[in-house]
Amino acid sequence: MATTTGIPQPSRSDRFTFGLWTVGWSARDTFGDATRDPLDPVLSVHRLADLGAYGVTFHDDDLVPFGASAPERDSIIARFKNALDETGLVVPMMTTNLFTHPVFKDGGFTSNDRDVRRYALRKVVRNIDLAAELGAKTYVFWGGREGSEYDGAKDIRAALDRYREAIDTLAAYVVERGYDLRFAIEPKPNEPRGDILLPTVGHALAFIAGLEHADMVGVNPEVGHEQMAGLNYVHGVAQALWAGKLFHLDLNGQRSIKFDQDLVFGHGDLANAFFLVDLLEHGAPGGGPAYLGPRHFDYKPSRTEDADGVWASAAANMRMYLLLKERADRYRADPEVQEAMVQAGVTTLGTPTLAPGETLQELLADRSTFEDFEPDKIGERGYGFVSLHQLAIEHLLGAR
Ligand SMILES: [Mn+2]
Repeated sequence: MATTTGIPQPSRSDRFTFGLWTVGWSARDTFGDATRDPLDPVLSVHRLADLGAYGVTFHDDDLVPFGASAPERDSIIARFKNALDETGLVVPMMTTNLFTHPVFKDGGFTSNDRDVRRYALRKVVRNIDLAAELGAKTYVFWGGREGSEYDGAKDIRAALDRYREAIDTLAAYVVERGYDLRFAIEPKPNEPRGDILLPTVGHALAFIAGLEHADMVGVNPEVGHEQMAGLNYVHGVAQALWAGKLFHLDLNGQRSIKFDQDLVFGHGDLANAFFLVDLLEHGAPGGGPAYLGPRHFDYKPSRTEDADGVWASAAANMRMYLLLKERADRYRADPEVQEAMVQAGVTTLGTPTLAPGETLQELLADRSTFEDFEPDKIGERGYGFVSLHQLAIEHLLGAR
């Protein structure tokens, strides 16, 4: 749906979701004080609903301040549920803050202090119960403090044992309670710890394969977190899809290897954002969306922005996604692009290298594959990848 200005407007069916900690960030950073007042989560729910969002997500402490009494917690949750009812917003994902309080300075699940690890499990279980109550389908684990600065200070193999123990224990709890909830591990290479455990999508996928309830654990890749490690986010998401493990995702913007910028989606590597949207919207085998879950924004309104700027930046995330989707739709529908994809061989990579039923013995007997194969001649082929990419960029720039 487009307005007269040509800027697409978000609606509930786009399934855009925001963390309460995104718009609610008061912009305190390592070098400076907060530049904005804290936001009431109920206000955020109403403002996001007005902007066309579908849902909100949160850490336990984003809604209920750390250390609140049980009656305080009950009344905050009741007021929040009322806001959800009034707006129709849903809570598709929840997560735990195991990083802000000093008790977690050496981690939650992998702290060297066993008492901290036991406390962390309790904190997560309490919030998983709330997640089930609110109808969340995904529970995210971002282990920002699970890591180290000093190689001699952390036994990494023991830490991974404890990480696995925690996820196995919590997954068994979800199964026992019959909750309709899946886990998603969110990788990040560093910040706040010098080095964080499960730093990339690949590390997380390998870890998940060894879990007791591996079937209910996937990944929650974030744009900036992969790009901070110099990795290609589209590749990471594609491998997660290939593994059947893209349970959720965090969209934002990042400009190369530096601190976690959490810019608006598409305000970092724009071409990579374009191909990400193309993958999500058109990447299913045979075409169509490859991912049906919420389009979740985990960004931060920059420290320079005032209250109005917070909501303008929230809207910008959704606009960027919809603009890129519109561009990707046109790219896919363009006959010149389709022809260029054929020229580039993009479409034939899906054909198995061996024919149906063909054995390796038969390949060995096929002289055309070796004895009569002409590598010099075949090696002369030009793939036309640059022309194909130029078409993509021309679509991205609205020139086509
Ligand atoms: Mn981030």
